[in-house]
Amino acid sequence: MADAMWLTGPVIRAAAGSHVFCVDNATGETPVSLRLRGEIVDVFGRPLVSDPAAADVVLSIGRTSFDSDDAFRIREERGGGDGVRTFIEGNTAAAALYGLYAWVRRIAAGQSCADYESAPQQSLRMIDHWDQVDGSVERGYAGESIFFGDLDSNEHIDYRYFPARPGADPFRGDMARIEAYARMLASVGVNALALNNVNVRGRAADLMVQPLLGRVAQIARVFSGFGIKLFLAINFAAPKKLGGLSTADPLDPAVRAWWSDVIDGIYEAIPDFGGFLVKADAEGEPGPMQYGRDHKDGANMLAEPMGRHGGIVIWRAFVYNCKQDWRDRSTDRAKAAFENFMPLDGQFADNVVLQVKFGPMDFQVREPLTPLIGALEHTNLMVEFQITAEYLGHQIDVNYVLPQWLSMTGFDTKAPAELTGGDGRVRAIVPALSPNPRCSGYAGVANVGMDKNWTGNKLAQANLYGFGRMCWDGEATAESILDEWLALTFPEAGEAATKAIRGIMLTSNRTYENYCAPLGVGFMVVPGVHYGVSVNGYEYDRWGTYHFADRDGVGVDRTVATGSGYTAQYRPDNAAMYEDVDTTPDELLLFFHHVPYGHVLKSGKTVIQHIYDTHFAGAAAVDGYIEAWDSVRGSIGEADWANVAERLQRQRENAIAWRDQINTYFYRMSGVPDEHGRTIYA
Ligand code: GCW
Repeated sequence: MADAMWLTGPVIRAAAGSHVFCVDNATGETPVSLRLRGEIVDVFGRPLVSDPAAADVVLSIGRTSFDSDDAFRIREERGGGDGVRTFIEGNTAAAALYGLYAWVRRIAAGQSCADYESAPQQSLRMIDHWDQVDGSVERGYAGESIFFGDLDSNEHIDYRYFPARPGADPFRGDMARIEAYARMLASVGVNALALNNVNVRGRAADLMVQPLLGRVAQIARVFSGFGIKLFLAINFAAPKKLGGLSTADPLDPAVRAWWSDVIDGIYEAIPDFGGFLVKADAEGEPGPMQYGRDHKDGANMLAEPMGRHGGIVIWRAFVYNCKQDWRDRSTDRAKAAFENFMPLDGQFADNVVLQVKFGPMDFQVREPLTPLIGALEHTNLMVEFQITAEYLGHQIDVNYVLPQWLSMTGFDTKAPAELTGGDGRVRAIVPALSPNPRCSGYAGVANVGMDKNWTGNKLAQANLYGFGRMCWDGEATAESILDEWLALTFPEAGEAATKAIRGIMLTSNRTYENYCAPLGVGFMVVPGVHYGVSVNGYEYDRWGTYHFADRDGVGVDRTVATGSGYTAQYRPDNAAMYEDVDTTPDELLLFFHHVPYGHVLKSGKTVIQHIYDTHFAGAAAVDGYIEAWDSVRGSIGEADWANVAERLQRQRENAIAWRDQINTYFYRMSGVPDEHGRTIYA
């Protein structure tokens, strides 16, 4: 059995001794025949009590004044003597469940439960799985899919070359693991999940019809018990591939009728189905543009029948020219999402959501916020994050990514106050600027697999935990979220060890950035794999990801004055900030500007000296982590300790490779020696 994540034995013990009673005020049943009931039994390891007088925790459903279906209140009432009774109240069973988890979390963290209420900041709190039906996971670093495949070995598979097994049942069928996963997700408020990869290959296109749909429905029922709606990623060409039609043109009546039938069939099998997630006209996936139509035509065509059942269509904005010629300096990939979708603002149906990656490129260790967020005024919006660490160290290198995500959700888009009500930060405008706020929120690409600890590196669990918490409580800090996770995950670690782990994790995102591509320029990774250094791996390739280093300088000129003009896509204040080299933040300098190596940063260092210093510092920090981790030994479970210890050794090799290749490359380019005379392999 896999290790539970943060809902571990000690956490359950923290709430032990409590007797839980549940009442649904709508039906008056006691205890309610609640689909979540099985879960409540799980948390405490025993059934609900049937006598309210015997309960010290009472879940009460459906008698609050909250507008939100998800909000809950926890309050304590003192009886005679020492007795304290806790009431957890919400409008729905899911809300009561969220409250129950919050109660456990607060007990574990030593926080008061006397009077606490909470509502989620984001409506859709979604996990996207990039799982393939063959059991592999695109960009997965924690073993095979928990949903599909049943292959004997647990080795990483290259998804592009791994053959589908024709005819075999693609489902793994490990329902216990799926239930454990659903419980963990619900405990941090996740309420939506896409089962399969947005690159819909082979039999994955068949998931939406019988017979595979029946198996999908079994999984949907498990998630539904935890308040999580299931979504499927679909292939836009399915009417041809599956339906035998001659076209997938979204305006063709036969195509529309076909989708409508398919969607009716899904709702017959899964009455609370969430909807579709669509990657169309992107990186070779089929889409409406092949038929001279646009994204709005494609999305709205699906949204109509979906809307009849209360479902939604999530349409991805990750659309760009992936066959660029590196010689062509007029095309800038960073501009693509805005160029493709801004003209369609206001034209999508009420139940269509545009899912936009937070950065304009692709989940790099440092990117500005995409200008599309804050520009759209009439389109439902979801921001996409990548929990799986594609460009962030593959869950080999420690990388607690909340500091980066929160800097994105806290970024002020400068969208005008008359539209936003005065708060232009991403976390506020996602619901505020979405015409139908129920169809807005955050999505995170999953980082779990069949590995015993779910995430490959135990510490990578914190990113999944943190994603859920960030969706719910937008003002929580990277520190507070980490402290919660540490208290739930290593409750017996003791002060010194907790401090050591905390120190590693809180600095890990910056450390990783320090030894990777400098100052926001991005990529420089091994092509395809995206782990490890390859300075010019993408420099002469078709993906639009260039650094333009020469003997004089480095960086991408995205200014209006002399570059690609990308900066103009931002609202005026931000456009002006990024247009001017002097007001561009240091860490994004090379994203926006091409500067000489001698350019002086706000820190007072030259660019070249900054490159050397950060790369020496990044690699040295990993040595410090290894030492700190040694001091943790014996304070946490040995398996967890060994898991991270082994990965830190690999991280060390990775960091050294980055340090030396980057330093050598830029030394050879610039001819400028390190001020401190450290070893650079000239
Ligand atoms: O950056 C790319 C990843 C692909 C991914 C794509 C996307 C699912 O390398 O693996 O495909 O982004 O987000 O669609």
